[in-house]
Amino acid sequence: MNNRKVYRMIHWIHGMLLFTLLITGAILYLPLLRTLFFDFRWEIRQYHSMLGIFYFLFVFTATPYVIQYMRMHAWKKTFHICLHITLALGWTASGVYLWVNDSTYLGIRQLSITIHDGLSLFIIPWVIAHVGLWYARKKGLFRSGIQTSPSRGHTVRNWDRAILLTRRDVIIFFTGGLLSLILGGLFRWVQPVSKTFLASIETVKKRGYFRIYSVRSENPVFDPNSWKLDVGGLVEKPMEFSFDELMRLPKHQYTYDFYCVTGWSVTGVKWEGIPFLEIVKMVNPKSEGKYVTMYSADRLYWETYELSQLMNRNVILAYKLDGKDLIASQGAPLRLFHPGMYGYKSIKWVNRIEFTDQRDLGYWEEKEGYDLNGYIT
Ligand SMILES: Nc1nc2c(c(=O)[nH]1)N[C@H]1C(S)=C(S)[C@@H](COP(=O)(O)O)O[C@H]1N2
Ligand SMILES: [Mo]
Repeated sequence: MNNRKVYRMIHWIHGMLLFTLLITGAILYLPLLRTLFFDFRWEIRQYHSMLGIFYFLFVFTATPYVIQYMRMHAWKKTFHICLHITLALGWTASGVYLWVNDSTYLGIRQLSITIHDGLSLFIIPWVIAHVGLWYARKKGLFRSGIQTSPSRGHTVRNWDRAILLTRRDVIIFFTGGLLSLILGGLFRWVQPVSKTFLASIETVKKRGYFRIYSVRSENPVFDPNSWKLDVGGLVEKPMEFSFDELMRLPKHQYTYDFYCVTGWSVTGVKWEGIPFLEIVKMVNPKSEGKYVTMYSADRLYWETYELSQLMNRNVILAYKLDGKDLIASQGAPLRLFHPGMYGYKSIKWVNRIEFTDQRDLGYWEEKEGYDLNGYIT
């Protein structure tokens, strides 16, 4: 096989791998797609990770050819190749950490997911432009325009040159890659760089953001006039609260981080709500009522707890987040927040609470074998 063929093959395999990774990545990232495919999300995640590793090995193996190719092609190509190598390294480094999914260093995990998302968002406009130009050229829209020409000073004999990786190559790769990231971002992804936009990037970088996970695509509608919280089961005094009645109960506010078991987190969230123990005091559970099941108005999700796990002032039925009323997608009007447990225990749209004498599995515990207590380790 001559080198020209090898280059073309590398280009195609790279493109296909990248494309598949972007598609599977989008399924894991976009709320709508995630809901659509939620039964397969761990499989997709696993497939995405394996493919990612393969992608890295591929880029790594192809590097000598890429360097050889770069040596005889114009800067325009060098620019794109450096960009891709840098992206591949960034994706792999952050992706491996997410794949391991270790929660020992949540800060590193948070940084990894930010990098992983950021680099991916970066490449989307590039891919669109790349494929668009290829298609337009194929259709002959640029007949008079761009033509690839061999760069100055190199002759065809160079095709057969030995494959060598010099220090100069490595330097070109990294400085080139970084420059490409900056320039590429500026040229290929013209963003309205307003102060508010930059500020929002800053806070997202620092804090993370809520990714809105829901097993159902429509949010339950909250009507303050008809909405009720129903508390019953093994209690002395079953009760029903309207939203106004709830708002008259003692409230509690504090700041704490939120962690989803799939990897993302939001730091320093201001929570406000009613300590669960206030409700417990009012309904007075019977001695057999040692467990609690909470149900969601989405009529799909539920979660279970030991009553003793909920008897801390910081376990709240939250109605405000960062000083604002919960929005529909985040569980309006009421969601649980337990500071010691992963996000899946933070059931949204809570509208029914039942005290029981035995404990069932919750939604994800049943579907995916998540840990019953979901303690953040
Ligand atoms: N009713 C309901 N509550 C839910 C979920 C859900 O799908 N339905 N997802 C859980 C998971 S896995 C997480 S990480 C958090 C996400 O909260 P957010 O959607 O506000 O970001 O909600 C939890 N509560
Ligand atoms: Mo989650």
